[in-house]
This record gives sequence, C-alpha cells and structure tokens, in this order.
Amino acid sequence: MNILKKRSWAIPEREATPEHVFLNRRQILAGLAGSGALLGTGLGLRPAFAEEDPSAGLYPVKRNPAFTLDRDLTDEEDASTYNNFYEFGSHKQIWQAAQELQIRPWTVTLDGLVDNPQIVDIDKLLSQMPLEERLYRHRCVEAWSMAVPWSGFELSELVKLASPKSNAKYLRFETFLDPSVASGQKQSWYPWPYVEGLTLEEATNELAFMATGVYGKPLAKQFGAPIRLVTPWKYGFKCIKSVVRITFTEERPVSFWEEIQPKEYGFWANVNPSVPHRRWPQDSERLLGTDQRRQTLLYNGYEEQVAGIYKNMTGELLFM
Ligand SMILES: Nc1nc2c(c(=O)[nH]1)N[C@H]1C(S)=C(S)[C@@H](COP(=O)(O)O)O[C@H]1N2
Ligand SMILES: [Mo]
Repeated sequence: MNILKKRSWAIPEREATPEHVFLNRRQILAGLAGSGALLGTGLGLRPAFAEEDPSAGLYPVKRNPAFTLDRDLTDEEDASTYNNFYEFGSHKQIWQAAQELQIRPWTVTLDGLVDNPQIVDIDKLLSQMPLEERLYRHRCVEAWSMAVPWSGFELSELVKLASPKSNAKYLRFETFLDPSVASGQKQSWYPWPYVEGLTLEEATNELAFMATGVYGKPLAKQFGAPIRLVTPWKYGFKCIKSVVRITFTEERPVSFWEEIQPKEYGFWANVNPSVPHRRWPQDSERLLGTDQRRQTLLYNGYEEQVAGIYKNMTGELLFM
C-alpha cells in the first residue's frame, strides 16, 4: 500500500486547474506579450514599431543646445504608451490603435491668405527643412507633464514657405479625417477633424516647432506622425497631431476643445500655475512615468521667450 500517496490538496496547480481555465490563462499571457502590456519588461513595444518609416535615415539629427531642461527626460516607453489622441479613443492607451494610421503617402496643404499656396509631400518637406533636436517640456491641461527630445524644424520655416499676405493674422491647423482607420472619429458628438490655431506672431516665435521625430527617430504614430505641432508654453492640447492642412486666415479659428467646451478651453491656453482649471488646480503637475510632482511654471518655464507676445492684450482669457 502506498502511504506516500499525495493528498488531493497537494497536487500541482496545473493538474488542479480545469483545462479551459488553464488554457485561457495561457492565451491571456500570450496576448499580453503580443500587445505590449508587458512593457515593464521591455517586451512587446518593438514589434509594433518594426514597420519601416521612409524617413528613418534622417534621424538622429543634431541637438540644438539652446534648449535645455530643468529635469530628466521622460522614459521613452512611458511617453510612448500614455498618449492623448482622441481620434483613436478617449483614453490614454491608444498607442496600438494608432498603428492603423497610414503615414505615407502624406501631404500638408498650405492655403488661405498666402502668396504660395501649395500641397507639399512630407518627404519633400523633410528633405528641404533644417532638422534639429530640441529638449522641451510638455504640460497637459490634465496636470501631467513630460520632457521629450523632439526632432523637427521651426514653424517659422513653414510660414516662410507659404509666404503669408499682409492681412493674414492666424494659422488654422487641421488633423487628418478618416474614420475608417481612426475609430474615435466615428463618435459624431466630437467636431472632427481636430483643429487648432495660433496667431502669426505666436507661429513665428522661435519656440513654435513642427515635430517630425522624437527620441532620435521618426515620430511613432501615437505621437502624431508624420508631423505635429509643438508649442511648449501652452497646454498640450494646442500641440495638434498628424497635421494635413494649415490655412492662413484673418479670423481667429475655433479649436476642437473650444468648440466642445468653451468655458474650460480657450484659444490661448497658455500655462499658468495660478489660474486653475474650472475643475482642478494647475499649480503642480505629475511627471509622467514617476510618482513625483513639481510646481508648474508660468508659460511652462518659457516666459522669457513668449511673455512679450501677450503683454498688451487686455480682456483676453490668456490662461485657459
Ligand atoms: N489630433 C490630435 N492632436 C492632439 C490630441 C488629440 O486628441 N488629437 N491631444 C492633445 C493633447 S490633450 C495632448 S496633452 C497632446 C499629447 O501628446 P502626446 O500623446 O504625444 O504626449 O497631444 C495633443 N494633440
Ligand atoms: Mo492634454
């Protein structure tokens, strides 16, 4: 008689688990590995980005040492997996859905009140623009922030290319519109396409930047490939992604968020720690990928470069 027979409660977990449960668990693990949910381990992120971007050979570009930071760069995986891009969903985990975006062929239309209206092919544009890398802070209106190395060129270069007429006062930017790849655009209560705007004076400030790359590579799709605006002294929603059109106008454009909720999101949206959002304070920010908070800075720390633009504006809601 075998007195060493195992007690029923002593069997290995594998045998004790009904087979369908066991299989499900394996399938879930396999799915997680493929989906990049195991990012902490460094698995999963690369395969989705493996598709070659035709501009990959242009990067990395030379860093412009004039733009320095007061903090560490945000970890690339953290910045690449926590994004706002409502075209692909109204939450932060859109990076996989955004891989549906087709970024070639891609053109940017420059039109409206300009002497040189044109439709520029993205690769032609990239070949003629002076690409450089800049380290910028980014402050989302939701009170989180990051610091990233953008590659791209000054927006003033595009303004020069278009050559605005003397009556042009604003730039109106538009994101692509294609609900067949961007399922968020099927949500008809949003005023698609995403629109943003700047004054000509803001657009020609040296800080206003068109990013075409980040972290020494072409923009990953979730960052707004192949070209997005970066205005680091303003709340992040001004930094419109995947731009297809820039129209020079005499009238102030109404931006996407302003159209949805004008009491909370205005045209100017300059960062100011002492002007709270209607629903939360803006005096501090969470550094993405960490558990640290920092005091938010006036104009997100870029006061010296941009405060002059606004000094004679009275009666404007500059900080929302
Ligand atoms: N087209 C488009 N551009 C957009 C958004 C968006 O939803 N759609 N979100 C904005 C917001 S709120 C922020 S904070 C930044 C986020 O950029 P990131 O995902 O590269 O961090 O993109 C901005 N640009
Ligand atoms: Mo944001």
